[in-house]
Amino acid sequence: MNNITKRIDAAKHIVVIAHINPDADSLSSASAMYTHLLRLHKKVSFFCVSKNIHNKLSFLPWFEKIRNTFPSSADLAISLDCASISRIGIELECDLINIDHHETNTNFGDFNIVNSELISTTHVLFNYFKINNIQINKKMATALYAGLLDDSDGFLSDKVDASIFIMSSELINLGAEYKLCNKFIMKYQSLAGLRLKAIMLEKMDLCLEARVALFLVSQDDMKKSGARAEDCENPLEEALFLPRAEVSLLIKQNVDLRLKVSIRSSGVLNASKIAIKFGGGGHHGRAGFNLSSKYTLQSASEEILQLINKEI
Ligand SMILES: [Mn+2]
Repeated sequence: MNNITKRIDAAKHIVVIAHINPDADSLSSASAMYTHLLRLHKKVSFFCVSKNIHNKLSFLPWFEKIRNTFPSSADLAISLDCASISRIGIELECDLINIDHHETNTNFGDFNIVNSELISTTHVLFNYFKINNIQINKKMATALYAGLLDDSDGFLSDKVDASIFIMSSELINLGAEYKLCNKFIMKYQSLAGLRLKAIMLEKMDLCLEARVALFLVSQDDMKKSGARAEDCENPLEEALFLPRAEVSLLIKQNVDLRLKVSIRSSGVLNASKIAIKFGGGGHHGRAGFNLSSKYTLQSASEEILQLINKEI
């Protein structure tokens, strides 16, 4: 036994922790660890400080066990995919094992298993299970596969190499429900989201020689579809795959009629350069900002398109 397996062995009540606003990797690795600890006959709780966790993650084993209050009797916590201690969302009083793959992780745990060369925390955990001869069952395999699928962007990320496919193949042989993972993580749609997508695509304009896809979304469109703000993102990102498109631009009216602008770029435009001009921020590929109510959808699109035109 090593220090970490010894500490787990000695614990009475262990809490696995997913980070604030959890993604698939964080919840999946916490789920796989939860299964492992149950099989050790440990008392175990599943904690995440955020309420309203996205429904697309509801297929993960033990999702129904997630609680947002931290159990006071816990004597050991295990954080998964938390880049910094603040991602846990509360102050801890017990010992902590920090399992993660972020480059910026500062080894904030009493014990740390951090490998920033791996694509997902589920990959870090997969290695931990193998090194310690821990049998991976079907539930664990499904969860480990889910984190890998999401953090590798559906196996499309630049960081994907043969080792990812070797791990996937092992997990599928161990019973990972890969079709279920694909359905929920890659293809999840709400009815309202689909209705909004229809409205957005119907009204989409191609500007500047079809290099810019433009979406203007009014409050009326949001109400008609019943969609949530984040439902605008799918069509926005899909438009970037149009043959000539390099920029995808969304101008959306909020409930208070102020405008929210999102820019995606796959080409020469540095999206953050435009956002900074309006007090926003972001990266080369994605950026955003808010506009005051003096702008209309029309006047905002004219002004922003002019600025983009100068850059591309
Ligand atoms: Mn991750």
